[in-house]
Amino acid sequence: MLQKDTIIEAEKLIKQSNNIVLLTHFNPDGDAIGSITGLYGFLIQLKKEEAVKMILPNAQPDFLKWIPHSKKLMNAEQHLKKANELILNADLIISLDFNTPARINDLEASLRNSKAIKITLDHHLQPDDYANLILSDVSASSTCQMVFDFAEQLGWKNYLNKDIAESLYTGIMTDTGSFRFDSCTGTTHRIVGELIDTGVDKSKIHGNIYDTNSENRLRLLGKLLHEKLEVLSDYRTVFLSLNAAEQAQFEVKKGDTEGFVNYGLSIENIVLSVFFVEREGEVKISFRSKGSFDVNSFARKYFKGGGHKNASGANVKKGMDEVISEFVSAIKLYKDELESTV
Ligand SMILES: [Mn+2]
Repeated sequence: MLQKDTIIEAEKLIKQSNNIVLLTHFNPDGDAIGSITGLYGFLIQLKKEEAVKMILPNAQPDFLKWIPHSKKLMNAEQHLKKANELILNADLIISLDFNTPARINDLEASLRNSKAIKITLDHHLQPDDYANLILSDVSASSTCQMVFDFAEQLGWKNYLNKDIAESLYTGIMTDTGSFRFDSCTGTTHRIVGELIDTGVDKSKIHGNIYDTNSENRLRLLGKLLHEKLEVLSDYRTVFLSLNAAEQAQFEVKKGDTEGFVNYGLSIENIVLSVFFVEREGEVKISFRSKGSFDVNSFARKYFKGGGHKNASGANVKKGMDEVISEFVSAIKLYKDELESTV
């Protein structure tokens, strides 16, 4: 739960501000879009509709375009000048679902230079201290859960409606791997229960997000699982990789490889799954683990990445083969830890 005194301070700032910008991270996911639009849904009911702008560093993925209020999201890649102006001239900026300004790419400088009062509302580990007020709860399943907690503690729950609930449900569902990660607690389920009670259509939301395969994507996944799955049984580890040529062959579009990393963990006894994908001269790595194996510290230590204990990422400016062989060498140092992972 969030600290009551920081929440009250944040509410005071929201009420007195007439130029509020809500920001979330580059490549926004369900929790990013859900938390920004969910908070917006509450702010409209505080009669702040005119005062609030929502800005994304780049486009929202197609599978999230049905989210309530998402048509009002400004894509800074298309309106960079305007987005920077809004950030620089805001009197209050609320940053949702990211812990460091580096996560907003081209908007980083204006966020840092803005005279606005800055609030961070986020569940990632180790939030940067650039903000004036940090609302951090690393035990929360998602930023969407924190938005609910925030609203509930402020007595805003009578403002909860189906639109807000659809946004928040989306972020909680996607950030908890459909309610299965350790971060998804009894509290999370009680919150989800209240969201469902507003009338959200759970199977419609699930379908909007997960049943969006193109034929190419499904065939690509089949090929990778068949031909490229590497299983290091002694290390309870599997990995997959996707190079640029394969992406061209299957006409891979942005977002198509989302979730590929999770398949490895479905093999019995595997506790670490890794996905490497070549992207614009870099290799993007996704790590997923089960139980006690901490991929946040592993990604930080070897690849300058990070994230959460069971879900982390990194970007490395090296060739695919080199990155994979570094990974394999590193993982060999963790045999005991992987063996004893529960
Ligand atoms: Mn999140």
